Amino acid sequence: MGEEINPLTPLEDQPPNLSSPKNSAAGIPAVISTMKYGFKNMGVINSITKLSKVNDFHGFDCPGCAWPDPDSHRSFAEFCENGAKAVSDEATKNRADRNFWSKWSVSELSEKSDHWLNSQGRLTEPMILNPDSNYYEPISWNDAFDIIADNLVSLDNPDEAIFYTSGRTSNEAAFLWQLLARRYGTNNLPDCSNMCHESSGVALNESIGIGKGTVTLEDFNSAELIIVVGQNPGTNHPRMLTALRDAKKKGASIISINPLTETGMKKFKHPQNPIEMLGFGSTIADKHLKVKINSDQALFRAFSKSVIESDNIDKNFIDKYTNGYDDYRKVVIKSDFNDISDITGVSLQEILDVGKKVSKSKSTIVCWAMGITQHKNSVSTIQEIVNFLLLGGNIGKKGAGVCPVRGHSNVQGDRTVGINHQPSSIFIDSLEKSTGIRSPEKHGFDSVEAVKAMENGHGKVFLAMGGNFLSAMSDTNRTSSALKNCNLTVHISTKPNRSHLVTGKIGLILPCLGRTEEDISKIAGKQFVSVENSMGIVHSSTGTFKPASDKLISEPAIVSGIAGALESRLERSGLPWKNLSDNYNLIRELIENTIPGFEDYNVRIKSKSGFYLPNPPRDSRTFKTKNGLANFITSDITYARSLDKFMMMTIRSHDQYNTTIYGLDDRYRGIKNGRRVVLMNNNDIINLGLSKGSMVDLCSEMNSGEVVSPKWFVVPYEIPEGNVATYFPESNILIPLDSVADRSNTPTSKSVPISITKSN
Ligand SMILES: Nc1nc2c(c(=O)[nH]1)N[C@H]1C(S)=C(S)[C@@H](COP(=O)(O)OP(=O)(O)OC[C@H]3O[C@@H](n4cnc5c(=O)[nH]c(N)nc54)[C@H](O)[C@@H]3O)O[C@H]1N2
Ligand SMILES: Nc1nc2c(c(=O)[nH]1)N[C@H]1C(S)=C(S)[C@@H](COP(=O)(O)OP(=O)(O)OC[C@H]3O[C@@H](n4cnc5c(=O)[nH]c(N)nc54)[C@H](O)[C@@H]3O)O[C@H]1N2
Ligand SMILES: [Mo]
Repeated sequence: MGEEINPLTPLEDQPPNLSSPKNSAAGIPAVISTMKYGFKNMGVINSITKLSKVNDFHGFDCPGCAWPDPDSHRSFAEFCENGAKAVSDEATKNRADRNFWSKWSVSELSEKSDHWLNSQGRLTEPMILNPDSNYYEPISWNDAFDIIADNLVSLDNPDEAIFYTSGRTSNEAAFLWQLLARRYGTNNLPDCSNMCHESSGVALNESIGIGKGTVTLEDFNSAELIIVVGQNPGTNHPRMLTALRDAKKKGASIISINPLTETGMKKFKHPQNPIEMLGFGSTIADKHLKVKINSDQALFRAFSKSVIESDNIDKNFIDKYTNGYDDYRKVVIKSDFNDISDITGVSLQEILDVGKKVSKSKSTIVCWAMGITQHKNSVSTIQEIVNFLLLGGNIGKKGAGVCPVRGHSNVQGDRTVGINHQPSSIFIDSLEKSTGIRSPEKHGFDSVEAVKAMENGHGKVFLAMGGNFLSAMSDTNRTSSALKNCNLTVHISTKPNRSHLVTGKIGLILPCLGRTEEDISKIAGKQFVSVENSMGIVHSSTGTFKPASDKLISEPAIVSGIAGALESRLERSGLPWKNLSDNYNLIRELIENTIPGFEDYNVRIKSKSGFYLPNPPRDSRTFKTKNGLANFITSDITYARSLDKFMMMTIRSHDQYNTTIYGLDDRYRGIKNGRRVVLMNNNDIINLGLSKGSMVDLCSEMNSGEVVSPKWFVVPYEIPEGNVATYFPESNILIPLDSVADRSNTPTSKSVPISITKSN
């Protein structure tokens, strides 16, 4: 291609504007921000009519996050700033059409910010980047499908193809996608959950026999205690604040555990409650424990010690349903509160006080997200959380349980319907029975393994159902060279992103309908899809907006287009792919015949609030583990610490959705008009001879040597000494590819040892 492509977000030359972090979340500023963003993207009238459709029973599922709606009602009141931004982002009037792609070369685009790229608007037709060209050009759908099929059939081995999935994809599209991969002959199905809640899945499967949460929204109303750890719901799951506020009104206590005092955990003003909006708002957390990064396993061990020492264990539950208690108890009793105070940075007195409180609760829910799952010891930490809950019999009991709060709105559903690089033999057999397609047994690549395979030439075709793999993955330099090493990279997308710029020899962008848009089939008429939220409820989602372009087709139609082209080359009779994408009822029938829990799928999906998938621990205290019991799994206490380095966590600002940057503000944290910031404790700033706004370089030790990421602005912030925070994806270049969680292989995005020096 000749010209250089920048795989990184360009530098910023102005320091951000700083003010104090806010004391309450949502309220009037949230409404103003929502409207500003909506009006800018969609116009005034459009914003009001379109936003009223979010999570309406007859409308589409909110693409914002996976938090559930109340069973009894879904209404405008369940709408939030996060969802509104996600909807207006998709419903934007702007178009990244063929004129856009002919105006800008790929190298020029790579010098633009992520925010700029996204704000160019919706993709409108398939585009191709040919070898040695620096400009994308239009291509017909059929030609695009042919290129993909030709590339796939030319591979020596099906395992040279990689089928990535991001979690916005519907059950129907995801099921077809994994079917295509397996029909072609590979389990290479990495997905965004490898970077997200994989640690939760691995830990919970071993501990309680299901890789999902065990609570319903109703449980929040009868909980005595809710612990929110490693999560920032004010920004990332705003509707959860309503559940927390209501739980509090019914008498629950809430404890927040986080290195940062996140605004959403302080106070909340419900955007649909005029009195709250004008008043002081509702207090959310009764107690905040400001832990050091990655000390949660130690903290939960202290909680367990308090429960055991105060003899507040549920002996009947432990005897009847669990295994491993005696060994766990021995280890816990030996642990020392003083050591744990040192590790966590929480005072001995606070640990003892909170320990007393958690011991007394008869029904406890623990909620967590990325602050827990993205560390080396994440699986052990989550198992320690489960150990703590098992002591009080808090699984399969009203008002109690584990609540890993999922990210992408259908990331849980995608897994349920078969996006899994490690399919079980039960699934493989069942899939063969229902579809005639026999999946290979050999496990496929997860996200980290996929990068390594592309790097060493074992992965040659990379296809992505959504997402932005380049920017979402750790080690941007290595991920970038890996993608460039491919023969072909294909992105099924709605908006431009950096992954479109760092391509294999050939790059294809296949634009699809978004979830908000009408999906009309000549055969079945108006189609709907279905999704599963964080609490295992499957419900329908019907797009209502006019599509951004008449050349867009749905995700299932794209999969069936690729599959059709492939079948004709494989000269084997395969599935009636076109019939499936013409009528999603047929896909749902296949899902029903393959995966337990989807009985009468096409009937039950018509129910307004959808249906619950079976959840044995929750439904009947049945644990489908190897020994049929819930397991206390005892691990040594570990924590990421490095004496001469800072421990960096990479977090989300308020104005981003993963790698999609809506704007440059992080309103609750008081940071405006800038993202290239490093949040530091004031004492650390002074010790390094720096001050507010100083420009620093961040340096990380990688396998290949040091990587320096230049020119970050210092922001003094209330964060434990030795800990710092930056935003992802800008800081992903500093996370070594090999730095992963034990057993789940999730990049350790929340504990990255770095050094900080003043920029020249
Ligand atoms: N608006 C918006 N909504 C989103 C997303 C988005 O980007 N924008 N992303 C979606 C997705 S895919 C996901 S997975 C979720 C992510 O939701 P979150 O997990 O809430 O997102 P993060 O910003 O990564 O926040 C992690 C939180 O953990 C804390 N933390 C970091 N390290 C530690 C630690 O070692 N211990 C403890 N106790 N806390 C720690 C951080 O201070 C921060 O508050 O949100 C989903 N919803
Ligand atoms: N350092 C660091 N890295 C992280 C994280 C972190 O906390 N720190 N978090 C990780 C987590 S939790 C996750 S989930 C991953 C996210 O990784 P991904 O899911 O790969 O990334 P997203 O940014 O959510 O993907 C955004 C793109 O998806 C496309 N898109 C949007 N809607 C649709 C749709 O309906 N259909 C299709 N086909 N495409 C669509 C758009 O083109 C958009 O540009 O990132 C991970 N990376
Ligand atoms: Mo996520």
